[in-house]
Amino acid sequence: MTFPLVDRARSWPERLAVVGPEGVYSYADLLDGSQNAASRLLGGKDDLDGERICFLVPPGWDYVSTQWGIWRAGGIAVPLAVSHPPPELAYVIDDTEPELVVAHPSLAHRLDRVETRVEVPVISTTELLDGGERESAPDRYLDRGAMILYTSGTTGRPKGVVITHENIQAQVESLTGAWGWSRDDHILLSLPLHHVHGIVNVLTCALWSGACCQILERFDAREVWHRIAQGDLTLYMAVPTVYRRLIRAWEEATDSERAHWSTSARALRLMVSGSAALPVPTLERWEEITGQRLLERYGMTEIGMALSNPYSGERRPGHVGRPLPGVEVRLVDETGAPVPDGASGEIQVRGPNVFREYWRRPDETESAFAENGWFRTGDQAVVEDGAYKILGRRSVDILKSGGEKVSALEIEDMLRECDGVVDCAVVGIPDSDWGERVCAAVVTRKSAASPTVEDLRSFAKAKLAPYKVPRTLLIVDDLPRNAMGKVTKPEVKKLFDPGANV
Ligand code: MLC
Ligand code: AMP
Repeated sequence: MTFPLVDRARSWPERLAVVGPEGVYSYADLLDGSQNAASRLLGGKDDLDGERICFLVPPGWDYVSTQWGIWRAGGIAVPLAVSHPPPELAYVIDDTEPELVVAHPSLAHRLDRVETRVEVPVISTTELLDGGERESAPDRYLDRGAMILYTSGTTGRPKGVVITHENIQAQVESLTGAWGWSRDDHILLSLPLHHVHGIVNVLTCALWSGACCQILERFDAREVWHRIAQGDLTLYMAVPTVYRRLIRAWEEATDSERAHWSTSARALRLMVSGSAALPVPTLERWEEITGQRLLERYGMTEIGMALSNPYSGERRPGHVGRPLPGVEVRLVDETGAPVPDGASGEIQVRGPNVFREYWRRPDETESAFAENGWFRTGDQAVVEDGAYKILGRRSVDILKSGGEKVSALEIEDMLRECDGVVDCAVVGIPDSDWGERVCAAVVTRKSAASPTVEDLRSFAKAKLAPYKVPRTLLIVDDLPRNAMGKVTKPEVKKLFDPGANV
């Protein structure tokens, strides 16, 4: 069996594939660069046969050719988040036990401070993309693991979600069909490349379609407006926090910039929002300034995208539409029985888009599925006049901040490791910029050496990804508890004044 993504690229070699910080590259360049990377990774073997390759590479050309190279060599690509501190990088490297870590020269120094259980060889992207003897690549792709992406859950540390090539293909075929992708599209990618949103919905849909993907190394609101104003783009996708930032940048711009930006944004054929609830005021303001009615959709790392407002037809604010092609969705009650029409229930999803397993966590994989392959999302929804409306999550311990999933329990465990911390509780407080703001109430030992708010923040920053660091930290005398002595999170939430940012 051949590799569909590569076969398709071969049919339009001269088309523009990537416009990145490093330059401009065609599909022929991508085939060549990824073949070099694959040969170097194989180093004489026939097939990496599911070996993991971690890579710490900023969004851009080097990222794309490294990712394709790993795939073409038969490996599982594990993107490391460029924003993560050393302990988070070490966690992923230890958990996936890769053969090799590929590092971009600008980030390689970060690995010096990463303490892993076993030493793993590191090579630079410069060396990787230089190539080696041309090797022939393996011929089985679809049923294999393609990538492992890390996501937080309600227990313990983040889990690795194993996504196969078949999953990616199903997700991409569904989205490219539903949203009318063609080779004439040109999309701007300003999302991180360790999540499905950036990797599948933007990058892989573009490259599958023979379209052009313009990549920013990091999000910057004025830069995104500048790219929109250049007039080449047909598509843009982002999380609600990003649209808020773009609205703010527009409001702070000069009159002539505003006029030019608004006219240019009107020319795009589609703008999509997802990964967190899109507040209706954000949708309305965006429409006022750009004429674009955002298409909101719902997804998850484990399933890709499941529900979407229509490309053509009414996009209803506060709703996420209907199941995407090829995706089955149902709502069930506490007992697992499908709910009657109009009642709320947990969203369960089934189809070729659904992930295979949590990496080396068979028990958690098993409990994530109900009977007959239905994946339990943990999200509650209701169907109103044919469109799904997300009501929230079943667990108070899962938060979403700026489109990033966060486990309150993981942060609590980490804070408890700080000297002088007696107890703590982490909650999500509604926030107009972040969706939810991560907030922590901490009880400290009563002594002169007990940690201050700043000490706690520094401690958290050294250990946790930026979006897990509580934006508001309160030192309290005690945590609210119920009669059984259990901390009551609704009461903890009341400790935080919605405007406070200590
Ligand atoms: C950064 N910070 C955050 C944060 N991101 N705080 C809370 N939540 C976040 N998500 C903090 C930094 O630590 C810093 O803190 C301050 O904000 C400014 O940092 P920054 O580097 O300037 O932020 P910025 O780069 O602008 O990042 C904001 C962002 C980014 C919204 C652009 O978070 C982002 O790209 N989010 C998208 C995530 C995503 O792709 N999710 C998809 C998951 S897949 P301080 O204290 O130093 O000021 C999925 C499935 C699906 O959900 O359905 O798609
Ligand atoms: P992740 O695990 O990072 O992939 O995040 C998936 C979660 O993001 C889902 O389980 C939802 O809780 C949330 N999510 C994604 N899209 C939406 C949306 N449009 N509205 C509300 N929540 C969303």
